[in-house]
Amino acid sequence: MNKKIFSGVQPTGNLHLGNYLGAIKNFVKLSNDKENECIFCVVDLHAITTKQDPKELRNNIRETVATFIACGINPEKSIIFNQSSVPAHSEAAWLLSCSARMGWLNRMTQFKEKAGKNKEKASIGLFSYPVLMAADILLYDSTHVPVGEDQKQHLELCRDIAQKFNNDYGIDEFLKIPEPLIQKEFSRIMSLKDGTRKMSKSELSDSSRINLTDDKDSIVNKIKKAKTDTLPLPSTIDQLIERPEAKNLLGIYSSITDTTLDKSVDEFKGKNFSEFKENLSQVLVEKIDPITKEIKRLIYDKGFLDEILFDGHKKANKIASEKVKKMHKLMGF
Ligand code: AQP
Repeated sequence: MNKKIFSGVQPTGNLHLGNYLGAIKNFVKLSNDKENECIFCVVDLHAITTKQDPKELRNNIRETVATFIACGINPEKSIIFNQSSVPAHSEAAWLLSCSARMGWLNRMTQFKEKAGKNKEKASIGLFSYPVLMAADILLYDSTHVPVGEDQKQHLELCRDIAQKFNNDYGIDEFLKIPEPLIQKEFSRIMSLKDGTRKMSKSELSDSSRINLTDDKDSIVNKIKKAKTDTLPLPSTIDQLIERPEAKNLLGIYSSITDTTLDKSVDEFKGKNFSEFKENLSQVLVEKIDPITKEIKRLIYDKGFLDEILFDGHKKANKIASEKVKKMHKLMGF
């Protein structure tokens, strides 16, 4: 069976190594398989669940497209578009929100984390974000959704919403139930400053993450300053328990070099962190620097990036507006 792949990235700036290793690297692999039809969405409607500067948002949308291309997604083979250019996303989100249940959304840990103690002051959009995400996925009859581990719960919710909508309107498989594609290893890259927290764009400290626009010197400096512990590197994976920073850095090394954690542990067993960090910086620079240079080159070619978005918009709009029309018919409109 051909896979229909859908995934999205928020244009909130500072795309980082976690986005690359947890999601975009996998997008590239999937998009290179001729059997797959891939749609990659710049989810700008999701971005505004937290306050955005309109001018910066516009630039960040283009930068996200540039990042997709610089990482290796071919816009001639995959659809790349921005969510707000296809009105069906907002409309389907409303239609699905009438099948989604408050109790389900109340269980979403990302909302709890992002809203923190200010739950009452959080936007309704931040709360209902997973319903919009379900609309994104379901409009395209997506069969597989590659995401980082942090999005697993939202994807389970998407499946529940699809099932409930199908039951509500008495049609099996009208909305296709998608499967998550989550990498078994290194699906959650952690902060360089705290191995128990996710590497994140919104983290205030820039040194907590490697941005995909960081130059060589910044990468080397950030790795040099990355938090570690006082022990030498372990000789078995089991010894990584309760050493979150060592585990994260070895995980990053393994993911970048396409090897297993086992092999990386074996390569550096007993060594000190400074020697390991030199190796880690080197492989990171080798991988990330060409991407950085390409993003910086592409970002000046606004016409090229806008053309890709417009072309993607036409293709996505056709598929999504037809699906919404079918939803209308089913719902009695
Ligand atoms: N640290 C991470 N490790 C692995 N995967 C990650 N992803 C994000 N952070 C990590 C994956 O990247 C894809 C795009 O994410 P997003 O931009 O849509 O939003 P996010 O998950 O909310 O990313 P951030 O960096 O954590 O942003 P903020 O700080 O704004 O909340 C997703 O597939 C995600 O799983």
